[in-house]
Amino acid sequence: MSVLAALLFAQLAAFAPADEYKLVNPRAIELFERDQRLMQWALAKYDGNRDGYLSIFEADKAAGEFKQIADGDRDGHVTPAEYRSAWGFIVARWGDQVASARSR
Ligand SMILES: [Ca+2]
Ligand SMILES: [Ca+2]
Repeated sequence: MSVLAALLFAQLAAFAPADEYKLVNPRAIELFERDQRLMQWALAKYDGNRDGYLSIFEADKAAGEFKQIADGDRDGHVTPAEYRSAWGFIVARWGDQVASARSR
């Protein structure tokens, strides 16, 4: 194996973990793009690399937690009522923190 091929192979291997992470919901980002309050919450908790943007991987994890919070009866679905109640919980619990993070 040439040095170049070895380097290339090492790089591919380094990228492998991200490729192996399976997105639960590749469109999770849309949930946060629709709602600035949820976006602020997701950024505060899940912006892992602190670049100020939610990647699809970060959004996927945030959406997973949102669903856990929202799905009160654990039937696997989030009804509009469950969504509203989770939204209220997050804004009440995280609103101040999010507001202070923004003014910093
Ligand atoms: Ca990010
Ligand atoms: Ca439910």
